[in-house]
Amino acid sequence: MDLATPALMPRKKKPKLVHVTSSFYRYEVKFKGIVLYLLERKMGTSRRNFLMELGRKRGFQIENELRDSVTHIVAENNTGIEVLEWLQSAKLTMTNAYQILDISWFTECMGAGYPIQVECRHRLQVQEDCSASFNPSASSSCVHVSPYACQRLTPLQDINRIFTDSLDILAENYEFWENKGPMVSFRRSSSVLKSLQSPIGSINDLEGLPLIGVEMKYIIEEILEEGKCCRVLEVVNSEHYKAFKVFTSIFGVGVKTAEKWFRMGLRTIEDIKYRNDLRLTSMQKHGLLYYEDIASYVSKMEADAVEHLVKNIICEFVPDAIVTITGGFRRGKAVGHDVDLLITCPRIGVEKNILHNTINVLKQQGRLLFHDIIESTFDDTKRPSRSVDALDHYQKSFIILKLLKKEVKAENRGNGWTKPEDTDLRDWKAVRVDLVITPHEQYAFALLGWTGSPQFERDLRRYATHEKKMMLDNHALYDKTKQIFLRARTEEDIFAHLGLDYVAPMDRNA
Ligand code: DCT
Ligand code: MG
Repeated sequence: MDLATPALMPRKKKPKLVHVTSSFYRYEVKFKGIVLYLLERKMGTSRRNFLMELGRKRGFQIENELRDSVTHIVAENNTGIEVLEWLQSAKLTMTNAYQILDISWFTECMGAGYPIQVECRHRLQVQEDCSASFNPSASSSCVHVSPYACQRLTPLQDINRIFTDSLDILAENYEFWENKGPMVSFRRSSSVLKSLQSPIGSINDLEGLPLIGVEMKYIIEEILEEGKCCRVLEVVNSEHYKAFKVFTSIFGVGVKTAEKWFRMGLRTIEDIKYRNDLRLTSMQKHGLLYYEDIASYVSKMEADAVEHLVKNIICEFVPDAIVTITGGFRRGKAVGHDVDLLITCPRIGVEKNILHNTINVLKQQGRLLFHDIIESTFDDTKRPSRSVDALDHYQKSFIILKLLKKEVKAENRGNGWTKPEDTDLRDWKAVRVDLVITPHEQYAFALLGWTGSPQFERDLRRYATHEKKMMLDNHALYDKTKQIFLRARTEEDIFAHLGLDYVAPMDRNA
């Protein structure tokens, strides 16, 4: 299959080129009698160029200028009336008959590989023989899927993993290049596919699904046809992606640091370990020191052992403290990269001393390989954050904990130990743990926020902002219309305030 941009272009099948003039080449026109024109208005120049290239490679004749020969005008996000008005204002009157169609017709043609029959739902409103206005959800075969992850159920089992893994890799690659727009688009489209209850067997199965753009469809189609996607293979084999993958897996290293190291010519974990002119933070030094342990992931049994250990320590001085495992483990995952523990106490203010006391005990027990305490910066006069990716203001500690092998077995009587046996004869493993302290009245918000998945959280906040005129973060929910904070004792209360059906943690793996 062929792709649209040089980065997308696989090497094996080259589209046939036809020499037209001495100054440029065009693709062979396969479908005679059909001449397309894509309206730039609201579509944008770069998207229009991308789509024109895509269509031409597929054998469609697509004109740059609107001419009499055009038979199909394709518009995006325009009504038929708007298109007509634009044609009139631009003094582009055509003598021949033409149809004004929505972009959905074009994308379906790209999926099918030939010009599909124009149906009523493809036509924009001005067509006399078809009075119904364009409605993207009118497609008969599609089940309604919400564009918000918080209105979908996403269990852990992902039957479309062959596609979502590829989309996630491309999203991650965009993140490494700090290209936020496409990163978000790819994450969202992958998240939509993760919620599907049946496997995608043909490109037509994507019909009516939100947030799956032409680019994603193309990738999915290639995987359907070839079992793999050239562009994804190119990414995973690229020096840039491989180096960033390694660097950002070091505790304390983000994209900015990875970028700096990459520009210095560093590529592997050894390059970092044996360079002594890098000014590493204490967190990064410890991340490197325990790299193999931390990279070997945490099992559910190890996470349970950590929870048990922390609970025992805290309950010694605050018997009514509540310690809850959150993050991926609360969503049912069997492994994670860390253990996220949320801690509170129903008695007002008692939670304030828990973190320092716990850290002291862990220190005395010789279990703290590293810790960093962040004090609370919460200000109750402020409204929730506008940013969907904003960090919260809770008091917390990022820890590397020494977990003894015998504690995992004693706790679970099973074999949950995931440390690679061959590295050395240690009877312990370094595990990443986040302790987060929350006042009891904010506990439900913290629990919802720290349970994730990150994509689910982003969509909850977007939903609150765009659909409800509310602001949600890990501390509070604010109703902008009524100008009040909405209280919540449980996660169910928050969903109810937002007018959403409750989604259980197991179904938040968006
Ligand atoms: N979170 C948050 N604020 C942060 C960090 C995380 O609100 N500063 C949320 C987003 C998801 C959740 O907390 C847990 O974060 P991670 O541990 O990064 O995600 P995870 O789903 O638990 O992933 P993993 O299983 O790999 O640990
Ligand atoms: Mg986690």
